[in-house]
Amino acid sequence: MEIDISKLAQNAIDTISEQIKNLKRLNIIVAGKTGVGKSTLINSVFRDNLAETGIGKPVTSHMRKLTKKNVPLTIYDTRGFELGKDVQTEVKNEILDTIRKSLASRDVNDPIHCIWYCINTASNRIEPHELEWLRELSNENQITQVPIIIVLTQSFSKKKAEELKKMLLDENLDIIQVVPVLAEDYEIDDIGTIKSYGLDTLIHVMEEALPDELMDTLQNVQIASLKSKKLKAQAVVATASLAAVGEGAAPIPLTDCVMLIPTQITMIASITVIFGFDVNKSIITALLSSTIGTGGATVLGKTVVATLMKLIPGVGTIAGGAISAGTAGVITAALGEAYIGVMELVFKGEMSIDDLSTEKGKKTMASIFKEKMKTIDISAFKKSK
Ligand SMILES: Nc1nc2c(ncn2[C@@H]2O[C@H](COP(=O)(O)OP(=O)(O)O)[C@@H](O)[C@H]2O)c(=O)[nH]1
Ligand SMILES: [Mg+2]
Repeated sequence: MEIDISKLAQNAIDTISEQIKNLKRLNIIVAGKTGVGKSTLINSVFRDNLAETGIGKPVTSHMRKLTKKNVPLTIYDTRGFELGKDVQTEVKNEILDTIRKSLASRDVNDPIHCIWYCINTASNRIEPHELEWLRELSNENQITQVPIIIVLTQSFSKKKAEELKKMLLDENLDIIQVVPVLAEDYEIDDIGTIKSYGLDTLIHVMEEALPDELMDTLQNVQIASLKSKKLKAQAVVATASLAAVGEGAAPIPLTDCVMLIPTQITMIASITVIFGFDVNKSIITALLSSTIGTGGATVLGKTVVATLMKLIPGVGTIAGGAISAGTAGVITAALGEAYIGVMELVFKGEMSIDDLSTEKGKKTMASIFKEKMKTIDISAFKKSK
């Protein structure tokens, strides 16, 4: 049985769209004085330069909504915090009001999930009224219980940031964490550059704070932690490989290999959503043809599987014209790992997303795939009886 790769790729693209459509929107309020580094932070943590799309849409006197097409994220950016006590009280009431309204909404995409309150580590020490404001906000948030994270921005002095963090934690505010960050590298004349740091920690704190149903969205929109994306993607591959083992447990005749394919398509789609890249059909076609298609236009036909099996040490030939559980597991895991491998290269800027459908991209995918086929331990997928 032979399957058209172009049709499979279309199937994958449709699955990706479906999964993206099903992502719940993540909604975050970002507050703090003008100039502390809110916009810089937002653009460093999330994809697509959300904070550079203009001024956003006003939702209250001091809050604007930042959104971008195809990004399941809303940032409520607050302004005017530095204008004095009266405005600060207004800002606080607007934040609490927005939260209450969002929680009362029937739309599952409306609720505010988190507040980031930004304090500039580099500026002078935190003023008593700012602490008082935070205390009032967290007190009034007792009912709504939206997690508050204090982000210490522009923390190029790690020592100063740690002191400030300790001081804030000692205040016993109802907040979940204080996270020092340097969103962008910081250059000091004649001394050198301080590398950005802390954004991955902010992502980890978010992973702890947000409900499970928002984990896929968080990975899709964040660009601050490759490690988080990879861990999530590897979990997807592990699940898919085990599912393939289950499906191959019979063992299944080669003519029925088509049974395995939905598992692998779903896996590819999930990894794409986690990385948040705009992947098109030609990229998926390149991936499938250079790996499980072994260069041809069809996939998992008899000869293809025979070729693939030669790559797995100790498997060699097809026993009785059937694909074993272990083989199905290894092929699935290798395909998933190869795809994660190229997504990682794109994330690091070592390859562009368009490179993936070129000869160079295909070669890279094929070589990672072959390597994984050789090194993944097939015994991990042996049926346990
Ligand atoms: N090097 C560096 N500059 C920063 C950082 N965060 C903020 N800035 C600078 O501080 C200024 C104010 O930042 P901005 O993000 O516009 O603050 P906002 O008013 O809170 O949105 C800008 O000139 C930024 O370039 C950072 O992490 N590293
Ligand atoms: Mg700004």
